[in-house]
Amino acid sequence: MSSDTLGTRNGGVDWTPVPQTALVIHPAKAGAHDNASWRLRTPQMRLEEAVGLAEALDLEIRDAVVAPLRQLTPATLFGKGKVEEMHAHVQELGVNVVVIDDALTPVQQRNLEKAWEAKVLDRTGMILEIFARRARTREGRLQVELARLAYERSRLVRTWTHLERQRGGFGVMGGPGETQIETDRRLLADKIGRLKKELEEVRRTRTLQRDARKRAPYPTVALVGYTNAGKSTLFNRLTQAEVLAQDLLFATLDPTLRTVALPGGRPAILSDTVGFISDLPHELVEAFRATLEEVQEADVVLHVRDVSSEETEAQAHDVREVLKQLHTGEHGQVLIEVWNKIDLLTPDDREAWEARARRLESSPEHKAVAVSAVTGEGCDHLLAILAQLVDDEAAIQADLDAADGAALAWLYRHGRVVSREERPDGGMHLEVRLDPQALGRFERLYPNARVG
Ligand SMILES: Nc1nc2c(ncn2[C@@H]2O[C@H](COP(=O)(O)OP(=O)(O)OP(=O)(O)O)[C@@H](O)[C@H]2O)c(=O)[nH]1
Ligand SMILES: [Mg+2]
Repeated sequence: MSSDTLGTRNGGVDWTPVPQTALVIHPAKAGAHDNASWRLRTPQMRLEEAVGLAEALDLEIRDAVVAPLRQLTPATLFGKGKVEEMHAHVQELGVNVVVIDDALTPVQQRNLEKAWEAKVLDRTGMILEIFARRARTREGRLQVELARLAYERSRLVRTWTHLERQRGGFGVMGGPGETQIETDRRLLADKIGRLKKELEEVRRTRTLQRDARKRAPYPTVALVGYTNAGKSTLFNRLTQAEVLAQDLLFATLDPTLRTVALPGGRPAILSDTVGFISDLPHELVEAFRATLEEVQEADVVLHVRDVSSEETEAQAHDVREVLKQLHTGEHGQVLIEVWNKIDLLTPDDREAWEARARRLESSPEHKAVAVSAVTGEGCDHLLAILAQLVDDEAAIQADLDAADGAALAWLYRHGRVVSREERPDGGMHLEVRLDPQALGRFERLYPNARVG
């Protein structure tokens, strides 16, 4: 069946599920990537991740193969022999989609589709499509739409048109009916401009909300981590919420916030965020930068890791790279690694991870806790650590002179300003929560401020 016959458009949406069968190919480039993220993963691991992404699109995988690439062929990525071999395989399997776990140029994509008589989807297209289906909030949708348009502008060719109708996503490549309009460069630019404005508006509202929350005397804790690490499961466990947690790549897209009661009764605000993945398309990194501000603003960042995965080191490496870009851990922000899924480990491995976590416990820099979000093991301990971090903070009253703008800015950066009042003389009375080290630093830096 050709995909042109899919998604009937005669007056309504055709909801009959159409089986999309796929062959997944990971092109293994010899020596082309020698950064740590690539060194830590075998081509087989990469292939498995690509299969996971394809499954997240409900594709029925008929076969998945690693195709070694010794030499790049600009027109088709693979050499002539490989293209022919794969064509035979596509016919033999009878699949209508071929997933290439790499970024393809528009020309490569078109040529391969012709050669294989099948739809070809590259890694960027696949991730964009998943994000498109998952986005729920207005901001999330706008962000994905913007990323999609940026991707489309970079190729101005429409090849993937049928997923949207059956699945309810808006489709990476839009609908066939819009082809003419949307491929027009000028209209695309206009649309991007409009979307950006709309997005700015939505973000302004969110920033206001965040500022309001900042004034609330609640510390904030952000969950970050590789996709499928168990962030949402942990979020649900800690807050007794029911956020969608699934064995699915990118189950969560929009940040979710909820309060969690720490031992001792103090509340904190916990946020669940979009997962990371290696080689995230740059259009998406750009689009989601603002969402990740939740992480930048958090008092504590929990880096959730699936330590039962053989890729755990590679994944941790990728996540740390993004955290570095977000300047996580600076300005007194606490970073804790949560070693999740210990229930899946062999007793020996489990003991090793737990022992490592105990050794790191007292380290102010590299704290780690071993947990299972599913069985709940270790979760009380995690909560106790969070409570302790929060309890260490002292509530202080500070009186600043009108000229003390620097001290005011410092307090906003390093503490949590709970309330702020202007005095008749133009000075400022503040109630701030600060940890003891920060308080000491403040008193040294600004001896003129009156602190009580
Ligand atoms: N055995 C076991 N499975 C877990 C644990 N934590 C999470 N899982 C499973 O791992 C899968 C992914 O969990 P999620 O909580 O959706 O992962 P996530 O990090 O939120 O993933 P994204 O939202 O896709 O980034 C689900 O099938 C969970 O049931 C755990 O501690 N033990
Ligand atoms: Mg999630």
